[in-house]
Amino acid sequence: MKFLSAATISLVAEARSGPFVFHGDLRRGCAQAAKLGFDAVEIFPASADVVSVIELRVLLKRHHLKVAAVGTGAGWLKHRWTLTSPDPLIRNKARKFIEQLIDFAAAFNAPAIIGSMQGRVEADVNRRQSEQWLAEGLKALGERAGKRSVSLLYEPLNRYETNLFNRAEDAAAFLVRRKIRHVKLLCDLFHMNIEEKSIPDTLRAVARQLGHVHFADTNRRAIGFGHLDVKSIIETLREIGYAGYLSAEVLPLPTSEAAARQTMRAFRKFNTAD
Ligand code: LER
Ligand code: MN
Repeated sequence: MKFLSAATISLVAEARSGPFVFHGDLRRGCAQAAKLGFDAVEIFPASADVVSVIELRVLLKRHHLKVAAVGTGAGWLKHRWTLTSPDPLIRNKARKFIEQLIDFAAAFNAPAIIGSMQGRVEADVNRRQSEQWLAEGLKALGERAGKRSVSLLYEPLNRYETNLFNRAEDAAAFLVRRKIRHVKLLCDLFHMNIEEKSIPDTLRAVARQLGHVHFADTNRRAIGFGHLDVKSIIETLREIGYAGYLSAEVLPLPTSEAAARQTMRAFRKFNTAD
């Protein structure tokens, strides 16, 4: 079983210091990702209309790249919209923003990601209510993705970013309990390192729902630049039959190119067929 490699490209000015390999230039990001041997790019756009579907198709074809996934977090970073805001107008804006990105991603047969757009249990809102809003949002957005024959990815985040679901097993149980369809889990190794007792045990427990992996080391640098036990994680992913992307959502340190090269070095080391 082989995994697929992806590099992140952010097109959001507000995310300049965020964990993305390439920043600010889609053409250059695609060219560099292709040159270094990545299978795909994961795009983090400011909105669905900043990238032309036709132009991106041409770019991907030229570089033999696929779209691994499309992030929606700009709705939070730029506008402070979330699916769990107590304000119904804001929840609605969040949903519309994500809908457009689901449609954009589906044009490339790729899933959209709900990370920061999930929001949090805000002050003066009870947890049951927040979970209800999250379930309603994920359910409707999942149905939209399903109609377009793609899934939607839900990403548990560490405690400093949300108080909704920090651990993958809790998120997985929530999706089942609420009968949310077409939504898979995105397991980000950086968040998991903070929250999980054991990353391999957790990956085994959520295997059926695993749809995407953010491939980052403990310090959110490229895999190999921190102290993650990568070998045991890769062995587990192989054991559970994961055949999706390992997508580098990492800080561009010491440079974008060095982070991308290190990711590919680690990827090749572990991505053997046997
Ligand atoms: C998004 O993929 C993520 O991991 C969050 O930490 C957003 O910053
Ligand atoms: Mn992530």
